Amino acid sequence: MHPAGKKNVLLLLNVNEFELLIPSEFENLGPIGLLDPKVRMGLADLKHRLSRLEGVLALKGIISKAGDKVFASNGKTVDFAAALQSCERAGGTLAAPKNEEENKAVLELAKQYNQYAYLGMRESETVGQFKYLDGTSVKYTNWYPNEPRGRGKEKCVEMYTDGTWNDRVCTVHRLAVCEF
Ligand code: MAN
Ligand code: CA
Repeated sequence: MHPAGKKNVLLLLNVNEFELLIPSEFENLGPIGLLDPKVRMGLADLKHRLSRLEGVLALKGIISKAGDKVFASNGKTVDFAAALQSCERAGGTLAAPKNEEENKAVLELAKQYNQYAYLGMRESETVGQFKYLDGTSVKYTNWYPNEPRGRGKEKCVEMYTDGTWNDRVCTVHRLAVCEF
């Protein structure tokens, strides 16, 4: 094999293995992390620098976090289809809070931009039944009193700036809050 070609193949393998290591916690690190103290140090440094950056972004109200989820918005209000598109273009999807902690994290962004926000769920064919965008059934909810009451005419869901939810037509312009 040509020496240059061999070098390139090795470099590619290392990059792929390195990328696989980044999301892991230290105890889950694969053989490279265990064998090479320099790689371990590099990962510890990266982890420290990433958490520092996330702290700055959270302080500025640009992101909010809940568990492993990160929420962010471009601050723009658009219809549901455009909101979903902009989240997907950024490598995420529309925020779908699945517990109170996540709901609070989405609320932070709604309050930051002082706008009602679209959530990543829609009414199914069965009136009053809501599904996440992957088709699974919504479990955790935080409806405003007497909502949902759109009777199949309001197939999207907005979050008010107090964190409660309302079913709403999908054509109104609402904040696109994404989860990553
Ligand atoms: C009111 C309520 C809501 C409904 C909107 C639509 O706020 O009836 O349930 O979604 O109006 O404008
Ligand atoms: Ca409604």
